Amino acid sequence: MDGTGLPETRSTCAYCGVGCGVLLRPDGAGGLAVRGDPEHPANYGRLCSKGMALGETVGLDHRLLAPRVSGQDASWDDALQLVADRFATTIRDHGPDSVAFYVSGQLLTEDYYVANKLMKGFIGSANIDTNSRLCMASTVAGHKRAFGTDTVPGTYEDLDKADLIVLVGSNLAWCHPVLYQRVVAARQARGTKIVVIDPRRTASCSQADLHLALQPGSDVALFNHLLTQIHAGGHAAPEFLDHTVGFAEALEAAQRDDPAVTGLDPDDIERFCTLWTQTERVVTIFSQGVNQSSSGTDKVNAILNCHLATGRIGREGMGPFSVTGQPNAMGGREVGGLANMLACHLDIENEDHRAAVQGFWNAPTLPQKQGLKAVDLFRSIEEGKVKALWVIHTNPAVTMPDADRVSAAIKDCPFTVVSDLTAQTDTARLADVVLPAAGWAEKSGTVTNSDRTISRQRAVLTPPGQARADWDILAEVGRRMGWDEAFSFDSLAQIFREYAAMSSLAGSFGKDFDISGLTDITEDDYAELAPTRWPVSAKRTGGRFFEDGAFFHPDGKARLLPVSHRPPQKAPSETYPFALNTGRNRDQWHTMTRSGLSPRLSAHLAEPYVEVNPEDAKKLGLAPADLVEITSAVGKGIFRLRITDAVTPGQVFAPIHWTGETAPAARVDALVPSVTDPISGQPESKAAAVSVKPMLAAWYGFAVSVSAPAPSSDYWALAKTDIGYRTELAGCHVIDDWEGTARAWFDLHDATATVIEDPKRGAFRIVLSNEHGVLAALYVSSQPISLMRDYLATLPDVAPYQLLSGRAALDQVDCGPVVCSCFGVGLKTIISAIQDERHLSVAEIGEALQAGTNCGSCRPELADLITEYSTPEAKTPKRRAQV
Ligand SMILES: Nc1nc2c(c(=O)[nH]1)N[C@H]1C(S)=C(S)[C@@H](COP(=O)(O)OP(=O)(O)OC[C@H]3O[C@@H](n4cnc5c(=O)[nH]c(N)nc54)[C@H](O)[C@@H]3O)O[C@H]1N2
Ligand SMILES: Nc1nc2c(c(=O)[nH]1)N[C@H]1C(S)=C(S)[C@@H](COP(=O)(O)OP(=O)(O)OC[C@H]3O[C@@H](n4cnc5c(=O)[nH]c(N)nc54)[C@H](O)[C@@H]3O)O[C@H]1N2
Ligand code: SF4
Ligand SMILES: [Mo]
Repeated sequence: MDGTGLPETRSTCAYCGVGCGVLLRPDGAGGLAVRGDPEHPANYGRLCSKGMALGETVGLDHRLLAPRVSGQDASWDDALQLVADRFATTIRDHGPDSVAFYVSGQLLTEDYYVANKLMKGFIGSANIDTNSRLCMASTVAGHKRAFGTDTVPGTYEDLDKADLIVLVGSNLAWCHPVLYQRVVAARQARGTKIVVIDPRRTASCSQADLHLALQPGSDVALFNHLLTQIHAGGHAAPEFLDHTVGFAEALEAAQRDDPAVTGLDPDDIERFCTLWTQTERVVTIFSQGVNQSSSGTDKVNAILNCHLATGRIGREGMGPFSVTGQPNAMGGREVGGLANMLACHLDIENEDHRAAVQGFWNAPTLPQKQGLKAVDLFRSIEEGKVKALWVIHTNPAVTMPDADRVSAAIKDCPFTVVSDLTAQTDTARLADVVLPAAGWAEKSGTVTNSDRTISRQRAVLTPPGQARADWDILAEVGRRMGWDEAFSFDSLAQIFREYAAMSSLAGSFGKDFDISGLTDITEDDYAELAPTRWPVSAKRTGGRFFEDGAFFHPDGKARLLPVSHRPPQKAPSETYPFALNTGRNRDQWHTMTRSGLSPRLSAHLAEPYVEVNPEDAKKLGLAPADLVEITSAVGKGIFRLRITDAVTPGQVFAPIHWTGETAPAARVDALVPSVTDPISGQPESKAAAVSVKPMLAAWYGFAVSVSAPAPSSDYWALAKTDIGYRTELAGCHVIDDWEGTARAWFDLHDATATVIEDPKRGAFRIVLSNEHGVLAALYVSSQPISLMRDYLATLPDVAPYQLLSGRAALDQVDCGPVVCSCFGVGLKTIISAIQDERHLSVAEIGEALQAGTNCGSCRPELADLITEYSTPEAKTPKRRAQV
């Protein structure tokens, strides 16, 4: 309970792998108040902008309320019987490997456990892979090669206690904001140094002592050089090396690499090596800049080599630290969600492990070999080998590389089932059966975060319509396929107990993932389960791994791996001269099916964009706010141009969030070829070779509307606002009848139109209204349009003719795009506070405007703005692509 007297429920944030604890208070009318849980060890009460806005994403907008079969509502009975029958007949006719599940690191452990048990134990195929293949697979493979197990050695406390934190391919400030705040707090408390290794300047650089903007894909060469310097300077730890094998070979390979391939200034490389070697307490945090690479596994091992050589692992304030992306990416790895593992860190290839798991499940069969990894899985669907697919809690038509080809494969698959919150996703639109899943605030279970802490997610809202929890749907299909006993789960605690009991098998094989201490957990204790770091067994609870030099290879020793630099597989060429880097925005989550429902979050960066260096823009004849066409060997896209030196010449960057629903021309993965790391099978999502040229638009448009429009133009991008939607538009063909077109796009055939036209300048403006007020406004011009977009997005309550001006009325202010989502403080307001009021620190801006004083996610951007606008010559806003 808090001060208001309404009960609050402890749960975990729906989004990233930091795994922040939240306190949820339903308002009784479907709404939800959310605040940080002061007692959760991941966040101690803090939340980032996405966590703060969770309450805005639980509405019924777009929710699927009943199962759908071939586009028609169906009963659960019919839909599930169809799923069970089609899977059963496909297996009967073509064998178990003719079916597959493609699941998600956002599933809860209990969902995942049931899915894995059904596919591996009862269907008898290992064709269950997860979007973690696109996310954590290289880390899993690197950990297993080095440690003999997939284990993150350290804990979040190590970030508080480190003296040097190196971020490799991690934009922690935007992607793990609460951890980033811990890093910044450590810097303030103990002077912790920060080094960022990223080809691009990101928000995470704002506090960095050193930013190494290395050439994409050259991390192995950099860490190999560090290993040579560790050796040359006598920083290796001989006693710890006794617990390892392979130092000499790793060093020899490292000495063969040339750090020049990083493209970095040799002095900067030496500064980095000196900092690293001279600082005992060093944590190396790594993420997708490392994993999503055709040399991802080698990158991981190049980093681990340095920590193993110095014995800086498993002790307070030091160690390699892979941060997980999704809320249960770690849980999925533990429970066997990947096609190449069993469960509880047990191995498919190991006959004893297989026998033990088969015995435990009393399973009729168990696969003898690994299943298909994501890219191969969709290839097999394309080739007609996999004939029935169930996609759960992920949107592969958008997020898989070569996305158009993947979409076509899904479409042509003889039978596809999708479980999602909404039928309005690019993947669900291709499915034969769409099943309504209960969402984050409506379902219970457990998740494991980046530092092995298992936390409870607790339902506080009733699922709408007929929506059901994922584990429940899976278990019923299991029963309908004839395995009543194995899938007769009555409660989540029962699933969790079975899973905990299974982990004792792993413990008995000497594996580290052992939570057998929770095998007898009662319903009440499960309901009350506090955040708990694994392992939890008779032998030990929580803590760090490997300080004692005990590893999980048969000889108990770690491996240093000889690794060598390999450039990205699709190197820029004459036809495709740029390297396309991809990643995340601060306030959006993946394909935006949830975060995109929040007007606050959508105000941060409202349009898909591509960042291009000023030199390249000049060479290509591009001007700010142009639309550009990006082409790769596999696809094409259209993006708004942001000219910025955050990217270096030869590289461009685009975010991953837009889809067929929100900006069909700006789906980044349509451009990314399906090149993978040979060991982990993880796609190289960050280094596609592309060409860049201006889009030859005949017209540009901007619209605000109460309901979502259905434009049919070459380019459009939609974002949610408080009153409805804002849409950017452009087209290559001249449109003659603008009024008719506008009426059709907004589906407002009877509305009153107020129009201004200037055919000579290709300008047309229309406001469509009825007796209650304005319903839509569309602004068109032959040039990119300069308007007060953020002001107009509120569809201000003024007369239509005034709205046509596209400018704020005299007594109203246009604050610019939102920087601080919590208090809605816009860019222009902040620049004015810096330039006119001379507030020159983040704290002063906070005092003056409140910006940055709540969740703190925008503080890195505030710091950047101060740097950019504090000098007298910096007069005009040059950030943001918006005109
Ligand atoms: N706001 C937000 N937060 C999220 C998510 C989200 O969608 N939105 N998703 C979550 C998920 S699932 C994940 S996996 C994480 C991802 O978290 P991050 O990995 O931090 O995020 P990304 O933006 O994908 O990529 C990180 C950085 O890698 C850099 N990079 C590209 N190529 C290279 C290279 O060759 N070497 C190096 N060293 N760096 C390179 C990019 O420039 C980018 O800045 O975020 C999680 N948190
Ligand atoms: N180019 C490029 N591509 C990338 C990446 C990149 O950096 N660059 N990153 C990759 C990474 S790291 C990741 S993790 C993936 C993420 O990619 P996806 O997992 O494909 O993206 P999401 O939008 O998270 O998809 C989750 C889906 O589950 C639905 N959903 C939400 N809650 C529930 C629920 O409780 N049950 C069910 N059944 N469904 C639910 C949502 O509506 C949504 O459709 O993208 C990958 N793709
Ligand atoms: S850092 Fe933000 S998105 Fe990640 S778990 Fe915490 S509140 Fe959620
Ligand atoms: Mo991820």
